[in-house]
Amino acid sequence: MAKRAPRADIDETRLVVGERETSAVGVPGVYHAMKTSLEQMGVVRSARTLLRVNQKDGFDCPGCAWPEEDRRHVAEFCENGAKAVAEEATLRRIEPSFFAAHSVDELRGHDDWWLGQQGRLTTPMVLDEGATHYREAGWDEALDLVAGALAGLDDPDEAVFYTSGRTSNEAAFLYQLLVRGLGTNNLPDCSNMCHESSGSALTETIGIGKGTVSIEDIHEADLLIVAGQNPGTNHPRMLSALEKAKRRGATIIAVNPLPEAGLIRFRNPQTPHGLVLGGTRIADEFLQIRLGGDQALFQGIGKHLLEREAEEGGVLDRAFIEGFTTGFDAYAAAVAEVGWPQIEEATGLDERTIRATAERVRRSRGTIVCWAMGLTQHKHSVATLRDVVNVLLLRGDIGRPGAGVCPVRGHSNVQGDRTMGIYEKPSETFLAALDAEFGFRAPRAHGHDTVAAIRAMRDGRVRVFLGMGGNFVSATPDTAVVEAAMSRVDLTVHVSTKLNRSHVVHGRRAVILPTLGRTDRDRRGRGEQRVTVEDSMGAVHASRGRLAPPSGDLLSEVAIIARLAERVFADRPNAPRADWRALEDDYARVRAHIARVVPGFDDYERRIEKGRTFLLPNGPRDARRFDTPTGRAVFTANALEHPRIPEGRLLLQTLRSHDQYNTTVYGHDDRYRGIRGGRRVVFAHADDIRALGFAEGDIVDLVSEWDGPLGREERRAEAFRLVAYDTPRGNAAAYYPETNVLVPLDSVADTSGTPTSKAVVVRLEAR
Ligand SMILES: Nc1nc2c(c(=O)[nH]1)N[C@H]1C(S)=C(S)[C@@H](COP(=O)(O)OP(=O)(O)OC[C@H]3O[C@@H](n4cnc5c(=O)[nH]c(N)nc54)[C@H](O)[C@@H]3O)O[C@H]1N2
Ligand SMILES: Nc1nc2c(c(=O)[nH]1)N[C@H]1C(S)=C(S)[C@@H](COP(=O)(O)OP(=O)(O)OC[C@H]3O[C@@H](n4cnc5c(=O)[nH]c(N)nc54)[C@H](O)[C@@H]3O)O[C@H]1N2
Ligand SMILES: [Mo]
Repeated sequence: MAKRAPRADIDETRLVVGERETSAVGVPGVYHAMKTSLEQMGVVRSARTLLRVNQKDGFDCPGCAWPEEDRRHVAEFCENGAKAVAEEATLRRIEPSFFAAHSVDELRGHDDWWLGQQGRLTTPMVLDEGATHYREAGWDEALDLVAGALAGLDDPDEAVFYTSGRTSNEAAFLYQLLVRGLGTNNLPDCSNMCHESSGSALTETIGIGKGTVSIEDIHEADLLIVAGQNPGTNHPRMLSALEKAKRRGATIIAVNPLPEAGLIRFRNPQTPHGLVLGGTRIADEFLQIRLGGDQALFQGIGKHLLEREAEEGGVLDRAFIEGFTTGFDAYAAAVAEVGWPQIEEATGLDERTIRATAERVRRSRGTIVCWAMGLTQHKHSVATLRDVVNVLLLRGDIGRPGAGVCPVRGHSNVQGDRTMGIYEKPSETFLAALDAEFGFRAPRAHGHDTVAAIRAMRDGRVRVFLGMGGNFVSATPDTAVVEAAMSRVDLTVHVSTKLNRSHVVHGRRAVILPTLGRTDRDRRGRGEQRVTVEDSMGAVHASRGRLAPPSGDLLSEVAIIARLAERVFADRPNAPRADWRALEDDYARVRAHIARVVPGFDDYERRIEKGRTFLLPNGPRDARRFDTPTGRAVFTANALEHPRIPEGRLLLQTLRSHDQYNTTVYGHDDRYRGIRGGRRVVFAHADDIRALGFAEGDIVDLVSEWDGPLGREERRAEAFRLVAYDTPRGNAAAYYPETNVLVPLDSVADTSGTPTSKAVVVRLEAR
């Protein structure tokens, strides 16, 4: 039997701080996965579901975007993948009676964990203006209401269309078509808060906003640098790949302010070795870097390589540099200028250590740099990633086996959504192809990204907000500002699987449209449908859910979009010409459109048959072809930046516990970091805790200090327990989304506009 939904919120007084763990996964991982699954799904459904994760005839795990290996294990799932599945395949249901029993005011008082634990949404719900409760609505009524609001806009730019990264290729493609058909490019997505910095830096330097490696490259690499990423929690299947690389002789360097469990040692539950022995030691070297010090580290590595080249020669790949790149001289001159004291200050590492790391790069036959949010969510993230690329270019480590850039994506189809055109700044090539296919003219003016969308809402310039998945209110920075912004909108609409805060912090009117998830069977007119997704390495494959959907009344995302489009485009001039009814009934027809609009999808249908996977074209990887203005990869000269921490303050990074998926909180533990029973903790160095006049275990408020254009601004997050932790002096860490209230809306990365969630200046205040 599945367990009942909780009645109360997290009780932080029950929080216990214990020892942190030094290895990831292994037997406890499997145990924890099974426990969550059984609580949510019961025995039979658990077994049936978990056996189909990432199998060739099964569904794509809604957890992370790490690729599947081609010969899949019987159970190609990990503890946190199993939690993601259980969260969606839960047997708990939210019926209309739930909304009758709980007012929106009351729901707003609950935490994200409680809201998410109530179960799957089953019925379209409407919140009328001035009403205290959501009421049940039929699909026609709910969709008419949304279509009516969209039709009533004076200007299509008064609507904003957010996307989270679980949306399938098919749904994403139709969604952007609907939005552009309406006449706007206001398509902010979770990427804006995630890997936008990677996209910006890579497009500029190598001509494609994606990684350049395949899973085989990971296995074959000689040196892997994993920077700003916690794979043991967020991409556990990556550890199997690192283990494999390691057994073939690869060296692994972890760069992180925290000694994350998975980076240190990994016990693979899928090999006897992992169960019986102590597992594989993952990192050969752990560089405990200061928050925001990575640009300095990579400049230091580049500087060392250039110095050795000057002294001894034979260090750089001269043929590659001359044949395939530009900008080398300016880069070399820039890093020659940077002094070691500045590099040491920024990184907290000494010159000798950095030179030793650089020697490993020099000796490596092929180097891959993997990264995630620790590198993308800083003010100088784009510059940091440009400097990562610089180091790889020096050694010709792009576009050959076992080498390249590997931004490790978050949401399972966030990369595919971008490929499908979910982007506020679409290229002219994409728009022209869309115009030709659908006989209309898509708007050219750029739209709002996430932060710009919040500003527009805050300033009363948005009348309709539609979220295709996700939890905009909890995921975005500056919670108080966002909550006020949402409430200024006339109509807020969410296409969702589960209840979350964005449903209860709403506009004047609100609509919830419940939808199918990855694990659910999707039967439409032409029979059972599959969808497709693209993983972090540009591989596309099909996904098909098999479970009975949570209610007979759910529509897929594709069907919801198609029905909305049919309504809003009924008698509209210059609307895209598409047979929406037919598309809803047979997703192969959507794929046929995609194949004609998006490069690399020719013969789409055949290439996903029988569980097959195909790789999208990737210029740098396939042929050292760089789609930049000069046709060459670009070395860049970047001024060295790093965060300064004012006296008596800490620099706070906001990160994920082991028991959450972004704003979806699975449970109360962060096992690897030794936290049980609660989430309101702040990790800091024992000496900092003492120096700031506190003791371990004290409950403090976190007050962020931000010097904005109008002077000093302060934001407060209340009641966090101080935990002494192994982190560099001056650095602290606490969980997101609770800390989003501290991140100023205007504090964003240069060029990419990503909120600086890994660098918030805070002071601690006694309560
Ligand atoms: N189970 C689970 N899986 C997930 C998610 C989840 O919430 N739960 N989220 C998904 C999503 S959308 C994403 S984007 C990814 C996120 O995956 P991660 O990026 O691994 O997630 P974070 O928890 O933000 O961890 C950031 C890591 O970077 C380190 N770090 C922070 N600042 C710096 C820095 O300045 N320099 C360096 N070198 N390191 C730094 C932190 O100590 C931490 O280890 O995971 C995806 N997978
Ligand atoms: N402070 C701070 N803020 C951050 C980050 C950070 O590290 N620190 N990380 C940022 C990152 S990397 C990201 S990606 C964003 C995440 O931002 P989002 O993607 O907006 O947030 P999620 O929590 O992943 O969204 C969860 C909701 O998605 C819905 N959902 C789940 N599956 C489906 C589905 O199949 N279809 C539909 N329609 N809905 C579904 C459910 O209703 C669930 O409540 O947050 C960002 N915010
Ligand atoms: Mo993400």
